[in-house]
Amino acid sequence: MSDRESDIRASPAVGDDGGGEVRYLSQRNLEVPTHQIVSPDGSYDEGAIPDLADEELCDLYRWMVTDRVFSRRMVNIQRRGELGTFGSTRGQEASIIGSAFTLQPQDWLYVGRAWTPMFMRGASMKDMILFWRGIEEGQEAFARQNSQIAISIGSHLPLVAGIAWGMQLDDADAVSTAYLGDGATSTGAAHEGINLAGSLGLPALFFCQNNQYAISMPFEQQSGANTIAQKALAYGIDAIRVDGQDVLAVYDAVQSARERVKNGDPVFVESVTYRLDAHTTSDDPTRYRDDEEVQQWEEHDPIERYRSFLKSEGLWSEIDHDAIVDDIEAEFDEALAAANEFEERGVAEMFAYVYDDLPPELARQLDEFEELLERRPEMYDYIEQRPKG
Ligand SMILES: Cc1ncc(C[n+]2csc(CCOP(=O)(O)OP(=O)(O)O)c2C)c(N)n1
Repeated sequence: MSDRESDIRASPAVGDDGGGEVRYLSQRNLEVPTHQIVSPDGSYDEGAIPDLADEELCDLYRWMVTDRVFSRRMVNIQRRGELGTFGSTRGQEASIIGSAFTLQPQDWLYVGRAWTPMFMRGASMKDMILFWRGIEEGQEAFARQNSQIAISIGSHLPLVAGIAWGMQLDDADAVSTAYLGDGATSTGAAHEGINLAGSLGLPALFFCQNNQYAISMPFEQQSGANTIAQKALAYGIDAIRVDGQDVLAVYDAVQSARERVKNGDPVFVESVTYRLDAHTTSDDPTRYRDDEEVQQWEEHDPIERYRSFLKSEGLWSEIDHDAIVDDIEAEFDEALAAANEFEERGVAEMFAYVYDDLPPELARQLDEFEELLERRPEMYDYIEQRPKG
């Protein structure tokens, strides 16, 4: 009998000895710990360090820097008009890399605001540039790595649960993973996906990056819950809340979660982090948050914190930071040149890839769209130039 089954279930027929008093289940009484290994001042308990080889510890650093440089370069090319829009991950590197480092190639990965995990699984920066340019070949490259990007917020959670169900039926040695943001937890689809995973005991891992905002909406206004982690309990799912600025803590938490998930106990991880840049290049965050708040989080820079750990462990001398950055810049230059070889695609391509045979309603919309362009060709530029994101 699993732990789940052996737990005493709440039952309307069984009272408690509360002396007739109405007793509330309340988040006020709920203690939600936050897992942390390296504290903001750089101190840590030697015994809590995850079991990783020195080379792997250095790899974590290299991937975090990759993530940061990639975001910077993508924002830059967007400003030069070479990209429609882009969502930077600056500030979330520990959260993204620590979690993705635990995943295996056979695991399914459906991400939101986490691009480097695709590179860690073998996709290229060229593929990511193509994706952000709306060129289908990028997406196809991700699919070959058992991964996809969810732009429609929350919509991927039922799919992740469905994939996990398939894995369970196949008795696969793999997990199905969703990365989601705090905002995604307020969508109906997220509820359906997590609920399905909890009720069927599916090998699904939900990794929620609480970066404090859903575009301009701060978490405190979005939800009455003190934490996101606590929401998992309502689905019968265990949760971990982790300091998302501490790469080793994130690795440790997700590694532990993955082990459980493989055995059919879904886990929800809330990684507490912060998006330092704008939501996307189309957003102006000065309209909804203070510089002071951003500065406070700048002081919790995940790369700095990890660097201090590497120094304490005597591993910093193994790392040539400037050489790593030069390599990533060169990789990006090459990727951009390769992506530029692809021709711009027509807007009508948005109808092309979801269905082999267009359903009647979409066929009607495509006709209407083509007819509009014939009648008013200037509309093409209008559609192309619309701010995106
Ligand atoms: C179904 C859907 N509704 C609205 C949007 C527009 N939208 C894009 S990102 C976003 C907020 C997402 O916030 P969160 O889930 O916290 O992720 P973050 O962008 O902060 O990583 C919204 C509402 C969308 N992409 N999909």
